[in-house]
Amino acid sequence: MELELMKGDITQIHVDAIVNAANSGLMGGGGVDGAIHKAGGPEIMAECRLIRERQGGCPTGEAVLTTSGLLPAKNLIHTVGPIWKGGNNDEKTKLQSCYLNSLKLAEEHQLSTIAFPNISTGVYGYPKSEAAEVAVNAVKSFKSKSLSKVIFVCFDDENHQIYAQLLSE
Ligand code: AR6
Repeated sequence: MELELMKGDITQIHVDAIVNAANSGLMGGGGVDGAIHKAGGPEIMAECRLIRERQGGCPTGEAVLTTSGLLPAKNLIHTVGPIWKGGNNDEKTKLQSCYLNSLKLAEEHQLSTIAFPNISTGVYGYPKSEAAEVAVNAVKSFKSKSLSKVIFVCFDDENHQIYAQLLSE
Protein backbone atom coordinates (compact mmCIF):
# COMPACT_ATOMS: atom_id res chain seq x y z
CA MET A 1 0.00 0.00 0.00
CA GLU A 2 1.33 3.39 -0.99
CA LEU A 3 1.00 6.15 1.65
CA GLU A 4 0.56 9.69 0.38
CA LEU A 5 0.28 13.10 2.04
CA MET A 6 -1.82 15.97 0.76
CA LYS A 7 -2.76 19.36 2.09
CA GLY A 8 -6.22 20.78 1.53
CA ASP A 9 -9.91 20.05 1.44
CA ILE A 10 -10.83 16.34 1.50
CA THR A 11 -14.19 17.01 -0.17
CA GLN A 12 -12.38 17.73 -3.45
CA ILE A 13 -10.45 14.48 -3.70
CA HIS A 14 -11.12 11.88 -6.39
CA VAL A 15 -10.70 8.51 -4.69
CA ASP A 16 -12.80 5.39 -4.14
CA ALA A 17 -13.68 6.60 -0.62
CA ILE A 18 -13.08 9.57 1.60
CA VAL A 19 -13.48 9.19 5.35
CA ASN A 20 -15.56 11.55 7.48
CA ALA A 21 -14.78 12.39 11.12
CA ALA A 22 -18.39 12.10 12.25
CA ASN A 23 -20.22 11.92 15.59
CA SER A 24 -21.93 8.79 16.89
CA GLY A 25 -25.40 10.07 16.01
CA LEU A 26 -24.30 10.69 12.40
CA MET A 27 -26.03 14.03 12.84
CA GLY A 28 -23.60 16.22 10.90
CA GLY A 29 -21.75 19.07 12.55
CA GLY A 30 -18.84 21.42 11.98
CA GLY A 31 -15.27 20.84 10.77
CA VAL A 32 -14.72 18.22 8.11
CA ASP A 33 -18.17 16.69 8.78
CA GLY A 34 -19.85 20.01 8.00
CA ALA A 35 -17.74 20.49 4.87
CA ILE A 36 -18.58 16.99 3.59
CA HIS A 37 -22.35 17.34 4.07
CA LYS A 38 -22.29 20.82 2.52
CA ALA A 39 -20.36 19.70 -0.56
CA GLY A 40 -22.07 16.30 -0.86
CA GLY A 41 -25.67 17.46 -0.52
CA PRO A 42 -28.72 16.13 1.35
CA GLU A 43 -28.56 12.55 0.03
CA ILE A 44 -25.79 11.80 2.54
CA MET A 45 -27.83 12.93 5.56
CA ALA A 46 -30.83 10.97 4.30
CA GLU A 47 -28.75 7.79 4.35
CA CYS A 48 -27.29 8.68 7.77
CA ARG A 49 -30.86 8.97 9.05
CA LEU A 50 -31.66 5.46 7.79
CA ILE A 51 -28.57 4.06 9.53
CA ARG A 52 -29.59 5.87 12.72
CA GLU A 53 -33.07 4.34 12.53
CA ARG A 54 -31.69 0.89 11.75
CA GLN A 55 -28.81 0.65 14.24
CA GLY A 56 -28.87 3.80 16.36
CA GLY A 57 -25.88 5.47 14.69
CA CYS A 58 -22.21 4.53 14.77
CA PRO A 59 -20.31 3.84 18.02
CA THR A 60 -16.91 5.43 18.63
CA GLY A 61 -14.17 3.56 16.76
CA GLU A 62 -16.52 1.98 14.25
CA ALA A 63 -17.29 2.88 10.63
CA VAL A 64 -20.24 2.89 8.22
CA LEU A 65 -20.39 3.43 4.47
CA THR A 66 -22.88 5.69 2.66
CA THR A 67 -23.36 7.30 -0.70
CA SER A 68 -21.00 10.17 -1.41
CA GLY A 69 -23.81 12.25 -2.93
CA LEU A 70 -22.35 15.03 -5.07
CA LEU A 71 -18.76 14.52 -3.92
CA PRO A 72 -16.13 13.47 -6.48
CA ALA A 73 -15.18 10.51 -4.25
CA LYS A 74 -17.13 7.34 -5.12
CA ASN A 75 -18.02 6.38 -1.53
CA LEU A 76 -18.11 7.97 1.88
CA ILE A 77 -17.04 6.20 5.06
CA HIS A 78 -18.12 7.75 8.36
CA THR A 79 -16.08 6.91 11.40
CA VAL A 80 -16.36 8.32 14.91
CA GLY A 81 -13.18 9.37 16.65
CA PRO A 82 -12.77 9.47 20.43
CA ILE A 83 -13.16 12.70 22.38
CA TRP A 84 -9.80 13.40 24.07
CA LYS A 85 -10.23 13.16 27.85
CA GLY A 86 -6.57 13.18 28.90
CA GLY A 87 -5.45 9.91 27.34
CA ASN A 88 -6.49 7.35 29.96
CA ASN A 89 -9.89 6.60 28.52
CA ASP A 90 -8.99 4.22 25.71
CA GLU A 91 -8.57 7.12 23.30
CA LYS A 92 -5.62 5.48 21.50
CA THR A 93 -7.34 2.14 20.95
CA LYS A 94 -10.48 3.87 19.73
CA LEU A 95 -8.57 6.08 17.31
CA GLN A 96 -6.67 3.04 15.97
CA SER A 97 -10.02 1.31 15.47
CA CYS A 98 -11.30 4.25 13.41
CA TYR A 99 -8.50 3.78 10.90
CA LEU A 100 -8.55 -0.03 10.92
CA ASN A 101 -12.35 -0.35 10.67
CA SER A 102 -12.47 2.21 7.84
CA LEU A 103 -9.80 0.27 5.93
CA LYS A 104 -11.63 -2.99 6.60
CA LEU A 105 -14.89 -1.55 5.29
CA ALA A 106 -13.10 -0.25 2.18
CA GLU A 107 -11.72 -3.75 1.56
CA GLU A 108 -15.18 -5.28 2.00
CA HIS A 109 -16.29 -3.07 -0.89
CA GLN A 110 -13.18 -3.91 -2.95
CA LEU A 111 -12.01 -0.29 -2.98
CA SER A 112 -8.46 0.57 -3.97
CA THR A 113 -7.96 4.21 -2.92
CA ILE A 114 -9.00 5.94 0.31
CA ALA A 115 -8.36 9.36 1.87
CA PHE A 116 -8.41 10.11 5.60
CA PRO A 117 -8.72 13.44 7.42
CA ASN A 118 -6.93 13.88 10.77
CA ILE A 119 -9.66 12.23 12.84
CA SER A 120 -10.33 13.64 16.35
CA THR A 121 -7.72 16.43 16.05
CA GLY A 122 -10.26 19.27 15.74
CA VAL A 123 -13.25 19.71 18.04
CA TYR A 124 -12.52 16.35 19.73
CA GLY A 125 -9.16 17.69 20.95
CA TYR A 126 -6.81 14.72 20.41
CA PRO A 127 -3.20 16.01 20.50
CA LYS A 128 -2.09 16.25 16.87
CA SER A 129 1.33 14.56 17.08
CA GLU A 130 -0.03 11.62 19.04
CA ALA A 131 -3.01 11.25 16.70
CA ALA A 132 -0.73 11.30 13.64
CA GLU A 133 1.45 8.57 15.08
CA VAL A 134 -1.60 6.40 15.80
CA ALA A 135 -2.94 7.03 12.28
CA VAL A 136 0.29 6.22 10.44
CA ASN A 137 1.04 3.14 12.56
CA ALA A 138 -2.49 1.79 12.17
CA VAL A 139 -2.41 2.19 8.39
CA LYS A 140 1.08 0.67 8.13
CA SER A 141 -0.02 -2.33 10.22
CA PHE A 142 -3.00 -3.07 7.96
CA LYS A 143 -2.63 -6.04 5.65
CA SER A 144 -4.31 -4.86 2.48
CA LYS A 145 -5.77 -6.88 -0.35
CA SER A 146 -7.74 -4.50 -2.59
CA LEU A 147 -6.35 -1.22 -1.25
CA SER A 148 -3.36 0.18 -3.09
CA LYS A 149 -3.24 3.79 -1.90
CA VAL A 150 -4.01 5.63 1.35
CA ILE A 151 -3.93 9.43 1.34
CA PHE A 152 -3.65 11.47 4.55
CA VAL A 153 -5.33 14.80 3.89
CA CYS A 154 -4.23 17.57 6.25
CA PHE A 155 -6.21 20.76 6.37
CA ASP A 156 -4.07 22.76 8.79
CA ASP A 157 -0.34 23.54 8.57
CA GLU A 158 0.47 21.97 11.92
CA ASN A 159 -0.93 18.56 10.99
CA HIS A 160 0.67 18.77 7.56
CA GLN A 161 4.12 19.38 9.08
CA ILE A 162 3.67 16.57 11.60
CA TYR A 163 2.68 14.08 8.89
CA ALA A 164 5.45 15.21 6.53
CA GLN A 165 7.98 14.50 9.26
CA LEU A 166 6.43 11.16 10.26
CA LEU A 167 6.11 9.85 6.72
CA SER A 168 9.67 10.78 5.81
CA GLU A 169 11.09 8.70 8.67
N1 AR6 B 1 -10.86 18.69 4.69
C1 AR6 B 1 -9.96 17.99 5.41
N2 AR6 B 1 -9.77 18.18 6.73
C2 AR6 B 1 -10.54 19.10 7.35
C3 AR6 B 1 -11.52 19.86 6.66
C4 AR6 B 1 -11.68 19.62 5.26
N3 AR6 B 1 -12.57 20.28 4.53
N4 AR6 B 1 -12.11 20.69 7.56
C5 AR6 B 1 -11.53 20.47 8.75
N5 AR6 B 1 -10.56 19.52 8.63
P1 AR6 B 1 -12.99 18.02 13.16
P2 AR6 B 1 -13.08 15.81 15.13
C6 AR6 B 1 -9.66 18.94 9.64
O1 AR6 B 1 -13.28 19.01 14.22
O2 AR6 B 1 -12.03 16.46 15.94
C7 AR6 B 1 -17.79 17.60 13.98
O3 AR6 B 1 -18.67 18.60 14.40
C8 AR6 B 1 -9.35 19.77 10.87
O4 AR6 B 1 -8.27 20.67 10.60
O5 AR6 B 1 -13.68 18.14 11.85
O6 AR6 B 1 -12.97 14.35 14.83
C9 AR6 B 1 -18.42 16.21 14.00
O7 AR6 B 1 -19.79 16.26 13.72
C10 AR6 B 1 -8.93 18.70 11.87
O8 AR6 B 1 -7.54 18.45 11.78
O9 AR6 B 1 -13.30 16.50 13.68
C11 AR6 B 1 -18.13 15.73 15.38
O10 AR6 B 1 -19.14 16.14 16.29
C12 AR6 B 1 -9.66 17.44 11.40
O11 AR6 B 1 -10.30 17.79 10.17
C13 AR6 B 1 -16.82 16.38 15.73
O12 AR6 B 1 -16.71 17.54 14.91
C14 AR6 B 1 -10.71 16.93 12.36
O13 AR6 B 1 -11.41 18.01 12.95
C15 AR6 B 1 -15.65 15.49 15.40
O14 AR6 B 1 -14.46 16.09 15.85
